[in-house]
Amino acid sequence: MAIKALIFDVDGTLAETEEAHRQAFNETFAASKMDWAWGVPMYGTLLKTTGGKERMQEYQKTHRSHEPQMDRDQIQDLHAQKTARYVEILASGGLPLRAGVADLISRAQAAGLRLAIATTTSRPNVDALTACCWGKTPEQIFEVIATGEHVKAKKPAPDLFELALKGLGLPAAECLAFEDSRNGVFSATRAGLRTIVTPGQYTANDDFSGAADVISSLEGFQF
Ligand code: XBP
Ligand code: MG
Repeated sequence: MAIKALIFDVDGTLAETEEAHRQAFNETFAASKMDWAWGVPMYGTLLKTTGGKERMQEYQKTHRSHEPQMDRDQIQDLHAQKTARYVEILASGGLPLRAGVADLISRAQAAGLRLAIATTTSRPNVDALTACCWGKTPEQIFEVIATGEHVKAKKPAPDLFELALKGLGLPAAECLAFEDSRNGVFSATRAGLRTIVTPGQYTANDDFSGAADVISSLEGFQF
């Protein structure tokens, strides 16, 4: 079947954003006088848990179980502070799109393909990314924007890609998904989507079984 829409993951796929997320988490912990600080190796492990709130919950449970555990509201509040910091970090500029992404989006638009996002991250972070990298709102580029707040089950569950397909009103067979992580491949393929993977700085060693293709970048990608 001819491809009518492209559905993109955000973090690690459109841009290498996770170092900015990690910086936002660490700045938030420091500002809250917590002795939490996530180095690259620890963050790489924690990234197996999708969702920043879920990630902090997992960390306190597995690495800080001896401490008083924060409740949902405290986690929610800390995450809101982290999101505000992440938005500031991106607004300070300098984060590039991954190789080939801008050109692929332009070629897809010129070819009349429809564009969507299916991301675990929070909506303000998508606004910050499209502002930073395109100088536009997400709606000026993507017709459908499915973010973590809109689903109960985050990746690797299929919910986010299913929500994007629902918004497009297209069958999975007429769409193509782009991801960077094992959790993302599970999510997209469980939604019935052929999935193209461009491994990122934190996912290079992931098992991408089930992906239609694994390529180093989207430069010159032919849909
Ligand atoms: C990646 C994630 C997100 C980000 C942090 O999302 O799992 O949790 O790491 O963003 P994706 P939040 O690869 O699906 O774009 O703190 O807003 O969750
Ligand atoms: Mg990702």
